[in-house]
Amino acid sequence: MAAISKEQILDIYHTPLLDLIYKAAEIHRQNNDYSEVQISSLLSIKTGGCSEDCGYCPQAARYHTDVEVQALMQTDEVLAAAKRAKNSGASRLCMGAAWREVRDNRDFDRVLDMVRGVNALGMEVCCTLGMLTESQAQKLADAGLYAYNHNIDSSDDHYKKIITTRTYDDRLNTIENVRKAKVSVCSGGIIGMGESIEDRAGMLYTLANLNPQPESVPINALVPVKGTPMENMELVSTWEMVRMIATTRIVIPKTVVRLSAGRTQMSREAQALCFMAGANSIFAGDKLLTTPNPSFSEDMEMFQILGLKPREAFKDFNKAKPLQETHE
Ligand code: SAM
Ligand code: DTB
Ligand code: SF4
Repeated sequence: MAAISKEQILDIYHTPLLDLIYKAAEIHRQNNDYSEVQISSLLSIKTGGCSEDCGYCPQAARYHTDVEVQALMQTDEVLAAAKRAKNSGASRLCMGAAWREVRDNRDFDRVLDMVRGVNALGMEVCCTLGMLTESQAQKLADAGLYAYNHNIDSSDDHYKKIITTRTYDDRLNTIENVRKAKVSVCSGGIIGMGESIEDRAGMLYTLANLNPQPESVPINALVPVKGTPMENMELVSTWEMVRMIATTRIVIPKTVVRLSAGRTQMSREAQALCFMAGANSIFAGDKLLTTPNPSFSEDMEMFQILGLKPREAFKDFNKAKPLQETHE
């Protein structure tokens, strides 16, 4: 798809809702197998105590939340959790660490072991560990990392209002390092942080104009957590979530759009609309990183009702090359 402007994205976002869903569903069906949903399981391998000031995050050390700090897990514990997730139907495991950035130390060596171990189980391995240098990204790739999650979270403008300890360019730089290591890029953001519609379009503008576009785009609804600066934010409405998912699907047609945080706040009917509008991935398992999520069995029941099936691991393996070239 040719470069798209912020104005074009705003126009799409503001399309009358049913037209927007219809258009997104059409694009989804032309580009993807709409009956398949990727199931990714999240595991917090190092929890809390983070030095950053991300205003939404319960794991930032400076906010007083109920999150208990936990040092980096042992590799065998991680592999046991990975096996449980795989047996429940997950094809991808995403390991998250509350780090500002990766450091070249023994903890990183342990993460590399975890990546090798999970990969050997036949699961797609994803990590989200904060900022990475090019050589760290390469080491992760060599260990068998399939994807790296690094969200841009909002527009460049709004980012400055929610995080001051790093910049938008820092984020983009890590994404570039991940790309250079030929690891699949997972990058999206959060809605419901007091941003304007223009900010939402601005975030999608940045993602859609990455060249190549990200292979995976998580759309999170803010989970307001007590003790964070965003504890009193109003919950995102179904309609906003559906609009955001549909717009993402239209501007990044072949990506995996993940209906991420916030599903406990949504009815099944609302989630069904999101799948119709192009969502084709979820995080499953009763915990996200630190907050609750629907259980595997509840999600399987929903899949049954909607006629959806879990996607197998490594389906895109032969497409490890860039998803699509946009403007040269
Ligand atoms: N520390 C690493 C980083 O920031 O990249 C990885 C872990 S961090 C928790 C991963 C992502 O979780 C964030 O970029 C943000 O998009 C999402 N997240 C964190 N807290 C959230 C919340 N309360 N509601 C929704 N999404 C949240
Ligand atoms: C993403 O976009 N959402 C996930 C994952 N990537 C790492 C994290 C959601 C975290 C929600 C708050 C929590 O559970 O701590
Ligand atoms: Fe730390 Fe990541 Fe939370 Fe920011 S989002 S405070 S970097 S764990």
